[in-house]
Amino acid sequence: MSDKRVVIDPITRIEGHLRIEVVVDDNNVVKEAYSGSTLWRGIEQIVRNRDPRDVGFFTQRICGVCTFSHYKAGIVAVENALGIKPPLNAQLTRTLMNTALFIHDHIVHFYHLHGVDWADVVSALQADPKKASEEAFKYTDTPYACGADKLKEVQDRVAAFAKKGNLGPFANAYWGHPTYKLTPEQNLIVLSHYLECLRIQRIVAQMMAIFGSKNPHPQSLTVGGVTCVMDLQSPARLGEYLTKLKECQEFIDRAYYPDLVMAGRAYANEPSVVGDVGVANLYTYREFQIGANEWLFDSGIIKNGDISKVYDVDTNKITEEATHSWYQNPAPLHPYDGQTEPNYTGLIDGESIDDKGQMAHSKIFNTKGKYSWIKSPRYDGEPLQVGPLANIVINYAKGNKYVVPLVDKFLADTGLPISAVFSTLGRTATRMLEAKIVADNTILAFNALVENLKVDSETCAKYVIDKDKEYRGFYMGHVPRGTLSHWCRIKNGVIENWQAVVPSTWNASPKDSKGQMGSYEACLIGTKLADLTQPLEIIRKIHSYDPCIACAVHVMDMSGNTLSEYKINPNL
Ligand code: NFE
Ligand code: MG
Repeated sequence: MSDKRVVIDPITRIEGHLRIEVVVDDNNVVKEAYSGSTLWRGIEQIVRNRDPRDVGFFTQRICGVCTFSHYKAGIVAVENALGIKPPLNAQLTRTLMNTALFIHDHIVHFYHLHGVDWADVVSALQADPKKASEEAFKYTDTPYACGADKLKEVQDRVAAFAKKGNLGPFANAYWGHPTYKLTPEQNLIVLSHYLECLRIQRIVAQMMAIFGSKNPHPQSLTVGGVTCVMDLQSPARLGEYLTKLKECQEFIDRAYYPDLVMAGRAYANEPSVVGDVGVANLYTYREFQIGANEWLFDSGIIKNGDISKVYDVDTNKITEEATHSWYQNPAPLHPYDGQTEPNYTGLIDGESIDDKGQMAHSKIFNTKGKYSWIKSPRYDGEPLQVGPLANIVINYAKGNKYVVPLVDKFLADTGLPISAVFSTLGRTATRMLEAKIVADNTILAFNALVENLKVDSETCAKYVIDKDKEYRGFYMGHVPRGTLSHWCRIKNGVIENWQAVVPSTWNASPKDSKGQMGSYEACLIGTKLADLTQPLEIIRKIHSYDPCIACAVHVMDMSGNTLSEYKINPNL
């Protein structure tokens, strides 16, 4: 028999357009993997020649998910270039907004995007609600939305969909796949939390809007500080923030944490969950300012999974190259000198598995040439993995007091060793742990802000932009999917060059000139597929990174053509 090619395009339940191609051997084991983005954006071009004070409003449009991340990055890179230090009140307010972003991102990822890779919704219809209610107490003393009556109601709601022959949001998945490991009762628990999380999503979006004025795309950051002065002075607004934070904390403690303990125990022997690390070089950067000189998470780099040594980050060692990316210059360039000139060469004719499991003609990646709009960021010439896994492991290795006790508790609750973190389960569990650490410790930033407001009313620093001077600066920090950096050069008072090096760009990158894989590709090698027409193992692994391809490629048509027209009728 010959090699077979499996193409998944698009990967759904992510942001943006991602295509994965793998080549499997006679035993259906993946021996080659290719990760490519099929959509190009162009924000780095759009901000050229613009006023630096406007850039944050453009960069936040890189993504509809982590809008605040790119907003803050766009603002902070300019502040860094101009030598501006925003007042403490502004810094801490940004932390409060960042908390809302992180919680929103992480709970939505597990329940609405990735959860269906772990929980089989159709199986939940067979559950005994009373038994499921008892099961929930194995993982927490105070289960969330898991009374027998509540679970029966959840089951009836989804059964009503199924009766119509259409599972609504749960249609078209690989239900019944042999690698699902939860019992019908456990599946019903997760399903109940899926529905509850729709409500919590709304609350946390409102939480962002308290200081951000709206969500997504908040608008209260400005170069130098923040503009939400009235909200900061209002005890009612501050109180509202705390009330919503508490609701999120309850959901994390009583649903998200116990569900990951349950999943950790149930999936402890499933190869597609525990058997991979992807790229074992990890990278994270300081984030969440909680006091005048204190941050929740610290920076660092770990090489080859060796947690006994954490290296400092040297920002000069970062490059992006385009050997296999649809851009003109393939050379590795530091982001200050980065280039983003498109050079699309398309797909080629080939064969891949069709939905009946037969090889059939199709378009495939030109894997010897260019096959993605995503560039390949490298550090000292090597790929790095970024994300909650990297952030939690590096901070654990550094003995971070906000991280170590919770990681140890989770390992004790699941019975897993620390090495289990280097896996799909690890990526998913550390995202939950990160959400909990952020939610539980934001009160430190909140209290520091309230104290500081008593003695200091500054919310924005004054500055001037000298048109005769050249400036350059950057933002680097941790956002929900990993380490983000934005790099800017200012000349004649406008942006001369702008580059964003984004978490999903690191993880989803195509091979580099040395053939080194990014983490998406690396984690797929050696994966055995139970059924080539239902590649759930691949989707589960890729989803564990929470891909955001809109971010990774950061719509416009360069020739100015109309791409599409939208009409909105407010009377409908
Ligand atoms: Ni579009 Fe993003 C995050 C950034 S991408 S979501 O988190 O930056 O990896
Ligand atoms: Mg970029």
